[in-house]
Amino acid sequence: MAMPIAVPPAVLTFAATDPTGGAGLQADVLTLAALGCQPLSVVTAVTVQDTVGVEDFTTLEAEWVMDQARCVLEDIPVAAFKIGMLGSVEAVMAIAEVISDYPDIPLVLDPVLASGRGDELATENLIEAMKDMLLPQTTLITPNSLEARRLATDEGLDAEPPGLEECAERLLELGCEFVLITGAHEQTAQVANSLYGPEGLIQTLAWDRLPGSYHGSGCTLASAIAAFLAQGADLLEAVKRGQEFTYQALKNAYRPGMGQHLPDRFYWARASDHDA
Ligand code: PXL
Repeated sequence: MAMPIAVPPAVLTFAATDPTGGAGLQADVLTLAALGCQPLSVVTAVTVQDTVGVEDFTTLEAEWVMDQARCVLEDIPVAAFKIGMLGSVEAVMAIAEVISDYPDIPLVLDPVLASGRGDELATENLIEAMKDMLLPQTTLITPNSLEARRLATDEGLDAEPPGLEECAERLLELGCEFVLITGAHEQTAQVANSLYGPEGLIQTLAWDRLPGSYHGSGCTLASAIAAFLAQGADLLEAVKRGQEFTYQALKNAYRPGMGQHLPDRFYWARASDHDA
């Protein structure tokens, strides 16, 4: 009798669609598949965009978000959750309720606030809802430095934005277990990403700054870390391997249109082409 084929670990992503395939739900699915996971996906919103920027988006009703998740979760056991663009406060509430039934499953939260061009993808109310309802359930949050400052700054109290270490401390106080702040937006020669945990800074990894402007790097990073967690890596290992994978995908990025470069999550499958 033939041996049954092993089932890859399933990762459920909550995200908005991106027709370019560069960011959002498509980025998550490509990354999870490239790393040998079964990508389960719940659509939170639908965007109209190209590689230059986001033109518009519409959100799905919270009930639809909840039903998509519940239906697939009752069928397939998941090994990790990943959350990207949320769309609405109601979607945040629905997702917070669903994932609260799975407290032992690691959750990677990519707090999507704006597109690379700066198009707003989250309102202040949505940010507050994310902080109140999702951060306490989060294993790892992966803001870039701009998002970290926006999430952690108290407009009433801070005359200027806090330093990144202070931002990390404040995010940890909101209840997530670990914070990875990425440094591509800082004016530094190298890109330095810093991981913080309950005892403060755990490690900083620095990468050579790549020349392009990339669409979907944050989605790729958060999904890759979720994939490695789903495969049983511990947090530090998953973060290291997720960063290495993302760096390689960005190094092999291509420019299919008139805007940003898209990461190649299947660079390894095309390695012989690149070498030729
Ligand atoms: O990269 C963040 C992001 C996530 N999700 C969607 C997006 C973007 C950036 O444009 O459009 C749908």
